[in-house]
Amino acid sequence: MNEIAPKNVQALDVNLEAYWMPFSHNRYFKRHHERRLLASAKGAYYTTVEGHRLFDCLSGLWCIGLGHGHPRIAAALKAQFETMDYSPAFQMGSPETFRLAARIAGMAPAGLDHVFFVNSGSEAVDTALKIALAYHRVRGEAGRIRFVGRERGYHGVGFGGISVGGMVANRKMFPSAQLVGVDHLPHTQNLAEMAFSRGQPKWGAHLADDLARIVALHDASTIAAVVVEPMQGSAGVIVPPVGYLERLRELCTQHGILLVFDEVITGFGRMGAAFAAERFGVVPDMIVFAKGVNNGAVPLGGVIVRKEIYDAFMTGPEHLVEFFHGYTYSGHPMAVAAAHATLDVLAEEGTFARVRALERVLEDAMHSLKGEPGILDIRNLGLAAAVDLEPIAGQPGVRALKVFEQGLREGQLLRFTGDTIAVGPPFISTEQELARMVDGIRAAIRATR
Ligand code: PXG
Ligand code: PLP
Repeated sequence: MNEIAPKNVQALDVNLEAYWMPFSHNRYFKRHHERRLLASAKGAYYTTVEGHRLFDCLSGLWCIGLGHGHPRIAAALKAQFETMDYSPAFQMGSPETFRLAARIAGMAPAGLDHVFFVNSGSEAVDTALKIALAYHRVRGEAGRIRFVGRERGYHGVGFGGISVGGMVANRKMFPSAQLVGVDHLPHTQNLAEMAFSRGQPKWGAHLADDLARIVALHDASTIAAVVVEPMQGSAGVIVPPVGYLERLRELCTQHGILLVFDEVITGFGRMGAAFAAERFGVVPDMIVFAKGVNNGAVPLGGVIVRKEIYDAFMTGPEHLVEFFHGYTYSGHPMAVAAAHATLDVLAEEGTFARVRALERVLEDAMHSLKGEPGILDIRNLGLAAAVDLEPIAGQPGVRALKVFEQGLREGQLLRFTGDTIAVGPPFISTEQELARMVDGIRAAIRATR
């Protein structure tokens, strides 16, 4: 399905050896790269070097909600490059970067109104951690040096991000290089209580009370911030239980602890709203974003902070730098231009409403997989969903890899991690495309049981 006869097949005249691929099985890939080298992309589809079309079930890596090669973004990038390709990030600025900060602040919940730009989710997370530490320090609470993350959380791969993150594979090589003083809340997935929940599980709000235990153990005066993904994306679409984020917010407010939402995946439409904070009605003190802000066109990330946080830094002589942090490419004009075009399209095309409508279609389709062989759980929220497969005995990860490879043969680029298959299709997907995608997953699961 979705497969076209190979045409214009490019002879693969490239040595694959030199490239050390990120988060990949390098040796396996270099031997089994059929249908895995992508030559072009348009809308919701890639074309492989062999000429096969693949439906982009994860919107790239959760970043191209508006589809590939959007003409508005293409035009904005061309115009920006011809006008000004780069401007120095420090002590200088382009009006468009200031305008973008104001626009993003305008989309964020009331009270979050200043934006710091970076180039990736990982940099954004590390920036938020630095802001939290420095904020408490400038206010005279330098003792607040601890962080609280969550099991299975993914906050990128910087040393700060892996410290508050909760993925053992990302952490275990680097024990000596992690931040000191990090505790982790329990993750919220409990199959006995919540398997096959549609949307937010009803069970599990009490798991947030673990924060009270951590506060009692260390004292609130030592804790700078709690960092969580409102919905855990990389771990396989783990949806917050009803009341869970509300409880975290309450406890943080009570104890003067900053609450940071890492919205790298959930921001800019994936949840059918500008931010998960809006969808859940829980307002954090900082929002970390990246990916969807400019449809993945040029690396861009950032941190949105409350006015009180920004204001706390704005002391001392006016001619001095207030916060010693930033990147060569912070607020890069090309990334900013792509973001303006993306935000224009999101607004003009009513994309968030479309996502909310497609959410119901995706939910019904994904949950129709219940009863297929060896499925342990199905979860969904917004335009994101995941299926946990029962692992092949003694071979963790192999079942999902087989489903992924069968998907490629059927014309689908799925995402697998462990024995979980995750999807986050483009916002421009049609109902028929979502139905076909889920039929493809069903066929792949049956073919590989
Ligand atoms: N925070 C969150 C919540 C993320 O999902 C990052 C930080 C790091 O962003 P950068 O831009 O540094 O990669 C992420 C990234 C997947 C997948 O398949 C998820 C991510 C990246 C690649 C694959 O779920 N999330
Ligand atoms: N390493 C060196 C030698 C540099 O000069 C710089 C920036 O000037 C960096 C690293 C940091 O690079 P970036 O600002 O792109 O993060």
